[in-house]
Amino acid sequence: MRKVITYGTFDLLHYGHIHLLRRARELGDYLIVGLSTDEFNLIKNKRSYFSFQERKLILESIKYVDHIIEENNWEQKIKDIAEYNIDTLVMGNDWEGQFDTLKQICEVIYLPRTPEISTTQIKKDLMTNFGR
Ligand code: C2G
Repeated sequence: MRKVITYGTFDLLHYGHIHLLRRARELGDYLIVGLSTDEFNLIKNKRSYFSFQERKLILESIKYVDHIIEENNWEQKIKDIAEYNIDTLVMGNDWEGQFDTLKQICEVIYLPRTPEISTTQIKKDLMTNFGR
């Protein structure tokens, strides 16, 4: 069984995230998502609209996702890859090169982002079109 892992905040889940999760799952037989906790989001300087539990509930309903673990820090990937016997780490190519050191222990693949959408863009559009 080929096991794939990816990490992220996955806030305001949109089709860019879904494209990423689908392609990641298609690279193996089992996809684990390391979901950034609210506390780790603060370290990433990201404020998510939905809490960790809400983001987890949404991700659990996605057919491409087989298991979700907490992402609490930058350093846990090595341990996760060993603990879950991961074959491939997948990230969007906004992370191109950032995790190349992990190529020593697993395949690392950066997939093209879905260019026109982002959670930040959604928030901006909502403010523009619906903000008071
Ligand atoms: N993504 C994408 N296309 C978009 C938006 C996001 O392919 N239009 C991908 C990102 O490249 C990332 C994943 O979806 O691989 C999750 O995106 P974020 O929630 O923004 O993840 P990020 O905050 O970059 O967290 O340790 C890694 C970090 O936790 C990654």
